[in-house]
Amino acid sequence: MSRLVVVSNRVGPIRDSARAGGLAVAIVDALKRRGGLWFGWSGQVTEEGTHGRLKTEEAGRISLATIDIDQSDYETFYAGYANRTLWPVFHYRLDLARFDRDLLRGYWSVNERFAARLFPLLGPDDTVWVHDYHFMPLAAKLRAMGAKHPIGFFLHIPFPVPEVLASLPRWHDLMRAMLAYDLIGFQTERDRQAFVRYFLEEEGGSFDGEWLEVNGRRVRVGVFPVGIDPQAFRRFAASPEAERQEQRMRQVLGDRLQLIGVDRLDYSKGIVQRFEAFGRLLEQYPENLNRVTLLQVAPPSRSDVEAYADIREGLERFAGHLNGLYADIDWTPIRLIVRAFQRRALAGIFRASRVGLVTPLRDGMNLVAKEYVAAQDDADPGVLVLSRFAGAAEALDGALLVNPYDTDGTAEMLQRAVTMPLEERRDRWRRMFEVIERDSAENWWTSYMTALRASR
Ligand code: ADQ
Repeated sequence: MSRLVVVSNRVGPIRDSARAGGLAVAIVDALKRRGGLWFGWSGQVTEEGTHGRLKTEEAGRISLATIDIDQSDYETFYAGYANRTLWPVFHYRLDLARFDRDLLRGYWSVNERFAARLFPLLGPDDTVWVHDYHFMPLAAKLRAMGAKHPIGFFLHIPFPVPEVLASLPRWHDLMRAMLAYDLIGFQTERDRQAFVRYFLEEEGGSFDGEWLEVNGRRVRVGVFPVGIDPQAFRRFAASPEAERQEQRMRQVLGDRLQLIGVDRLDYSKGIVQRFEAFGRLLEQYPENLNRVTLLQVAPPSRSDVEAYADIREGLERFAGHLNGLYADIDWTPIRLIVRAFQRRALAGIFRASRVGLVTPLRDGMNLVAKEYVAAQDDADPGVLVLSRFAGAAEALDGALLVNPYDTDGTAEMLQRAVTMPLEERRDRWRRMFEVIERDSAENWWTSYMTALRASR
């Protein structure tokens, strides 16, 4: 079997499964079984002009190879084009995007440098799997150096329709570079359609449902919904650490119901809109006063990108306002915790919560939705309230779907969730758990690798 080479912005962690997200675990699993190399950024930023030293490390059958980037690359590539331009545009937030040409130049030149570092490490039989928006032009750069390997790409975030994509200066260059891949994978059918539409409308291409053909070049375009390891997450939820968290919460809650939100502090996650809907629930359905409480866990991320700096303040202000309006001696409507938890603790928090609130304004998939469902006690499961704009909504038909921009509509759904009878909760949970088992992390990478092998 050929060696697998995974390229992603962040490499690892490979050991601490208690800390790693579901995705890192899935990638490690794929690498372990096939043996492989994981290549990417070390996470280190060095002084201007000193970038690019290759560091390697062996861990069983997995080799890690990382390079540092310097301050200017960090600003133009990582905190620049990747997270100030592509992230907001792909999440339909043109108002937050920056379109400076120096960011664009930084993005392409870092891709070139990563390709130049990776190319000599490739053996003749390697298969390369590139992840996410940081590295869209990587295959084109590798091909220009002579790489003949099968190279696949997977996008973890949404792909925008051409009308929105067109806001990117030199968008044609970025899209044409994508044709250097053999397989391009998306989370949902909606993303695949948006991607293909660009080539049909702008490049005179054709698409037969699987193969995209543009100027004689054929690329396979597929849908591979990212998943979790549901059995492992169920075990986490039954672990002593999870039970300890659950008991701590039950002590505070008494017989009140808890609604739970867990997200990176990111404007795409719709946390402010969620707080507003919760406020509307208390206002419109006052029987919930002193009956329900919202716990929001949101560790900071990308805090050096301006658009992220004010989110926390906005949330604190809103929670303070709502708590000021309604709190009682023994009841606080909203509790906000801005730190990360171990995965076992998180599973316990999910299990103790009657409603899982996953209400992003846009999201590629959203693994929290799946983790919440997996963690539930099947005899007395909670309800998932899910944004229609999360990729997860395409398959999870047991969730209560909401439009997070519609505060009243979301509040109505929250009311339905907190009053849902046990029978209906069980029925919806079973339907969702089946989907989560079918679309597992393992199924994600095995089906992707099978398709990649067949597409060159
Ligand atoms: P993210 O935007 O990071 O991922 P998500 O899919 O929800 O979003 O994954 C977040 C992960 O971080 C989950 O495993 C969650 O449990 C964990 N996490 C969040 N807050 C935490 C906390 N306070 N403590 C501990 N763990 C926490 C991107 C895309 C998504 C896509 C994934 C995978 O934006 O749409 O689903 O990649 O493809």
